[in-house]
Amino acid sequence: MTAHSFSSVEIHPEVAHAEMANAIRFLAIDAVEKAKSGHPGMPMGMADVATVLFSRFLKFDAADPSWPDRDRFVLSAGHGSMLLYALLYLTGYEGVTLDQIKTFRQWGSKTPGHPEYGHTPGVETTTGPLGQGIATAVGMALAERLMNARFGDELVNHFTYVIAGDGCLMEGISHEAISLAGHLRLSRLIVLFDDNEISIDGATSLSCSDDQLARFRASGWSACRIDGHDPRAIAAAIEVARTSDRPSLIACRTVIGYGAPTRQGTEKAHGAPLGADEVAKTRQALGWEHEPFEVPASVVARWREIGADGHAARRAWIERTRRVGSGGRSPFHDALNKKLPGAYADAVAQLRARFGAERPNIATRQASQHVINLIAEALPNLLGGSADLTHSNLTQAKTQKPVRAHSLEGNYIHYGVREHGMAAAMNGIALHGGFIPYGGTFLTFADYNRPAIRLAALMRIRVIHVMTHDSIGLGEDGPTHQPVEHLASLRAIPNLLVFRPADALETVEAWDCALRSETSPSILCLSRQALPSFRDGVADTNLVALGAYVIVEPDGPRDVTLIATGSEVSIALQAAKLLGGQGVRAAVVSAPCFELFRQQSREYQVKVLGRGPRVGIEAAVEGDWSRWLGDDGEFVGMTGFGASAPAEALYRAFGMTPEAVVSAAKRSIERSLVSRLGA
Ligand SMILES: Cc1ncc(C[n+]2csc(CCOP(=O)(O)OP(=O)(O)O)c2C)c(N)n1
Repeated sequence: MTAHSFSSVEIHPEVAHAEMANAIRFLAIDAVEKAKSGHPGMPMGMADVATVLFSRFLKFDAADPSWPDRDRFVLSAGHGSMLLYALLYLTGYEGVTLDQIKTFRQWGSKTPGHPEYGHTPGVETTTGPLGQGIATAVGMALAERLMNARFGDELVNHFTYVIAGDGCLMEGISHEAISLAGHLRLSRLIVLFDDNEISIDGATSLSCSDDQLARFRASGWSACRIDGHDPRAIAAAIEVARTSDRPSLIACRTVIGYGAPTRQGTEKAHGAPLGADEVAKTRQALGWEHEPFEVPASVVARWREIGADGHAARRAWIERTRRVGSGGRSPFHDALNKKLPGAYADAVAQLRARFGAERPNIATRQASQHVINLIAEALPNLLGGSADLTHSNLTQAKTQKPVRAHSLEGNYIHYGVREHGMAAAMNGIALHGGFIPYGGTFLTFADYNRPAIRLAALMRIRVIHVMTHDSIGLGEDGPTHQPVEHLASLRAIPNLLVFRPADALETVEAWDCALRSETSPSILCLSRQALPSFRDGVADTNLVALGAYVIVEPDGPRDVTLIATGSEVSIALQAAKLLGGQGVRAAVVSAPCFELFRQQSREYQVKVLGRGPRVGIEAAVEGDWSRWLGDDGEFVGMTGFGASAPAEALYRAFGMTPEAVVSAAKRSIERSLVSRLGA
């Protein structure tokens, strides 16, 4: 494709489209040049599309990046971050100054290598891992339609726009995302595909020959291809997409590195500075005779006008929200409010009292079902779902109705067998606001949605994963379905709360912690098999919130402390009894959430763990356990994969028994004695 010249095409009478787009291009070029790293090619290629989108269609007010009824813009091709930063600077987002553009990718700047939610105003979601953005946007577009079904056009009526590249569409997650969006007919979702036929290795034809338009159409989308450097074609396509009754793909045929004479159209424009010589030639080719980082005042002024264009729409929206509820309070405001209502606390208290009194012998997934049934009524903005394991995960409340393309008032999403798409969509739902998303699958399939879980942790958003069948205790399905390394690997993700409750009461408390954690995602690891209740009565405090706590304290000083999670707590309790019979004083600790335990004071930690020998018990690989067990500690767990057999047989075969714990306790006590004598 040859370079276009369209300086004659004027979208706005005062400033030509080309100048507006070139401002983006050269800010990207200059920032990458100064940082000596980054991706100039994508912003240069998509500058025309972005200019048309932001100047003509995107509903936003740079003065209020979190206005709930703004259109969402997701840069799925996160490596092209300078496209977004240039737009945020030009349109006047507070804090995204020219200095920030000049310190692109540097320590402490608002302009990190890839866009980070919560770090830079105007960044709707963190992107960079390809495919996540488009899948997250599906969640945003879904949340928008669900909110619209509840509160009407007056309050909720916006689009979700995405810029995605070849890389995003090659990623497997894109299939789950587009399939779900097409199925649910998310007509307010518009994807602008940077169809430049180049990725890092070279031409996309090296690795991909998909007919993307046919692929999207097969999934229920509208799809078209346009010249991505022709502002009129871009505008016309967006215009049409906005009226479609289904999600839309606009394949924008562009030239990567547009305007760079020797690099454009090649992978050389993708991910490295152009170099001084090429930059000079690009300035010449595009007629941009300004110094680095210099944008003519008239161009900045026009962009700033665009940044303020949405102001009136926002004011009008605020007026409308005032009318819907007395004193500004209404179900709409409640939905957006992240705090939990009083009715929720009452529901939790009620269930804690019931489980405390009844002491049920049920699987923690069943206890979770009870929690969901009760809180679904108290939390109208709870949005459930499962990746086709509803009846195993027990995630659907009696009152929850499925969300369908034409019945969006539902509150339970059948995500289909799309774990990764589900996790990313839940991120988008949480980011959009208005709902608290939770979704289920088996713990062993956490690997399928891990990249989206990691991003939720990085973004500090409240998303709840219900992961059942949490150990070899699931039995006959065998090692493919038995998680052994998952607890350890999920615990390695910073800011992710991994809960493994041990009985019904702990399950309520774990749910409560997850719902109250506004800045962390949570994983609830739940058993398939029944577990005995072990707590007497109900104290007022949520003990799971402490991360770990003592459930048995022996009379007299401890000889050993047994620390267990989930289904293994009952093994620890039996072992303590056996040890007691042999004159060994064993304390038992339940440790449902190590992340929360880490946050407790050193004093509390020592009180719980004791100073003497310790044994850890968990039907999983050891992972980070040693940090809690000390030098003399012993770990009773799994050292390899499980097997197919009934649960009891597996626990015996893999040495997960009270007797094995007793032996481990004795070894630990002996070792501790030896080291003390040696010291
Ligand atoms: C999951 C994931 N895999 C790999 C990468 C590294 N990566 C960044 S950009 C890119 C190529 C993307 O090609 P395309 O979307 O066509 O972008 P363009 O070259 O057009 O800018 C790759 C492989 C990544 N960011 N995320």
